[in-house]
Amino acid sequence: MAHSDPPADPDPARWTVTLTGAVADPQSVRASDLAALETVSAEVATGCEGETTAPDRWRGVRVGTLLDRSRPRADASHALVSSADPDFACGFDLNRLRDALLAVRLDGDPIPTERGGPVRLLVDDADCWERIKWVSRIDVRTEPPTEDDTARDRVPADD
Ligand SMILES: Nc1nc2c(c(=O)[nH]1)N[C@H]1C(S)=C(S)[C@@H](COP(=O)(O)O)O[C@H]1N2
Ligand SMILES: [Mo]
Repeated sequence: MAHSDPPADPDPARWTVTLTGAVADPQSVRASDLAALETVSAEVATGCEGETTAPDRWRGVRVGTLLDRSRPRADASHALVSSADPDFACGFDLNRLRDALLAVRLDGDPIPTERGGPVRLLVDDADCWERIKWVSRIDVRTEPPTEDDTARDRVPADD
């Protein structure tokens, strides 16, 4: 799957995650402010398909905590999560996404850029490409995002 080049020198004080789409209260949250919300930790491995890697200890905010602040519409059912790497996005069922972690720390430190910092999505039982690095946007939808929206389908399978 895709292994994109990281953005140059992302600054957590300026980096924002934008919640938009089918929500009553669209908003942008600074990466440096995410850590001030209620954080939880999770052990998640990020290896590519078929690869066995040791789990890492991530800390961050449940996506559901952020979603609640933006007040999704009653008919919201899905979301498209996008990366600052403009070609990279994945669609999710909203309930599954609620349980995922928007991580801002790895082993107690800011997440290194090559591991997806300042903000990375960690999903349990996920396909490797769903653990999106450099998360910049959560677009809440009332329909499932199309296959075309998902990076998996835009990149050569063996890349
Ligand atoms: N933005 C973005 N996130 C991404 C990717 C990417 O190319 N761009 N590649 C995915 C894939 S296919 C894998 S296997 C993992 C690799 O994560 P790691 O470098 O932390 O092991 O990142 C995932 N997240
Ligand atoms: Mo992957």
